[in-house]
Amino acid sequence: MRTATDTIVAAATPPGHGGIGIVRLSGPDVPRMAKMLIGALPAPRVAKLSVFRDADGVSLDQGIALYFPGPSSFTGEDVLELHGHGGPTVIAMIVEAAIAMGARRAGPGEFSERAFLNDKLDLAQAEAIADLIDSGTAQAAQAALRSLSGEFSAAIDALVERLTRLRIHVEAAIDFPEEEIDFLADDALAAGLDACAGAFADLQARADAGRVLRDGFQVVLVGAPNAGKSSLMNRLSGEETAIVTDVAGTTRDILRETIDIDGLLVELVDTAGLREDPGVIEKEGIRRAREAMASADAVLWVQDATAAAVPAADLPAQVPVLVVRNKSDLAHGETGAGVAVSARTGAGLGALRAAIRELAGHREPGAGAFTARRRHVEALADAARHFAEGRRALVEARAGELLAEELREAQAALGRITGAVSSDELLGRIFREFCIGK
Ligand SMILES: Nc1nc2c(ncn2[C@@H]2O[C@H](COP(=O)(O)OP(=O)(O)OP(=O)(O)O)[C@@H](O)[C@H]2O)c(=O)[nH]1
Ligand SMILES: [Mg+2]
Repeated sequence: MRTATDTIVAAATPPGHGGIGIVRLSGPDVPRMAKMLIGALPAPRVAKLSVFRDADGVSLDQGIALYFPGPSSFTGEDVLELHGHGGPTVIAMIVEAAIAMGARRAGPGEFSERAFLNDKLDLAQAEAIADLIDSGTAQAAQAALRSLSGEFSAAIDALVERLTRLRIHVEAAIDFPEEEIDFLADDALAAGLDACAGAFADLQARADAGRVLRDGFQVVLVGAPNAGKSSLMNRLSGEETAIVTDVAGTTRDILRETIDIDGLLVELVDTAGLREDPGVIEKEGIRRAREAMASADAVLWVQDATAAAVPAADLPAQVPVLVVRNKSDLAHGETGAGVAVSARTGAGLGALRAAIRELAGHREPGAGAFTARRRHVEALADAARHFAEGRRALVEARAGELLAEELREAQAALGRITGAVSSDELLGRIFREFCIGK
């Protein structure tokens, strides 16, 4: 079990050769280990040229030592950084020396985890560190930095604050029924509910844009066997990723290919054709296709324009669907809903790309986006659903208790994003703001 009573050590720079290699230690034993490693504890936050030694006093390297006493450090604990020469062997020797002095090799993300446990970062910020490091585009990096600097968390906190005020308002009214409050005639409540609804919409849009920056806009191609899904994916990506044959049921597994549509990262997902009575392997493929659809940002329902139109049955209700009529090179003059394309000749592909861009909602890539993960987007959606539910209960049934309950659920969902749910805290606030004993 990880406890913050031990001292951890790890290389902070990537493996390989470089000008500088940094070894970082964090924990209560840092002052003692610093004395052993470099002879004395350096003054806080002052770079000190030092010789790094092992427990037997053998010198390993020389470089700069930096000491950050807790709580004013990244982890909130005492932290020592040794900036030595960037070779894998010398870095490993310094790490081993610290371990010999009683430090433990840090697990993945453990410095950030300690920062979270010591309230230096909330969960969304800790996740943003990983996203910033992993960001594949400048826009994704900017979104991650926005979240890391606390903008996303602050927006969540501001929304939680609004919900808290609403709850205090509603619960006070419920607790003093003799004052007989008509919730529907309560302008302050109505205004508060409107403001929250607006804040939810704004946050969801920005988090969703951030998630697309990070993961790409996921488009799943589905349809009957032989409609040309695999051909279309190959044509859009310019790769021959998927096998194409005239045998129905060629694709059995999920295939992915990422493309760039005017700066929008799009992940195309090819799936097994949907049909009744498939074979065993195909059946599993169809199950996977349905699973991919359920978590998609959009579905392309691919039809063979020369065949009778197959109704787009069984598609998940919440995912937008675009009908694509493929094989337009064979279909003479036939028209119908959706976009007509030919995976064979490339006709209509410009219109299809534009339509996918349209589905992604004209997102200005990156503008105001927060880096966000699926879990954030889902928690936000969960919170928004509870909020909408509570609002409906109030309007339709004048049920203030139900509103209060749904607001509580919404807060809990938002608290999962930053990792800061506490109902005691809320009770304390209610108590302070209202003189119950009057
Ligand atoms: N003429 C014409 N033929 C096409 C077009 N697109 C695909 N085909 C042909 O249609 C057949 C099926 O294509 P696939 O891409 O394998 O179809 P699929 O939807 O992936 O099929 P499954 O994987 O079996 O579900 C192949 O013989 C393709 O060459 C098109 O636009 N025009
Ligand atoms: Mg296929």
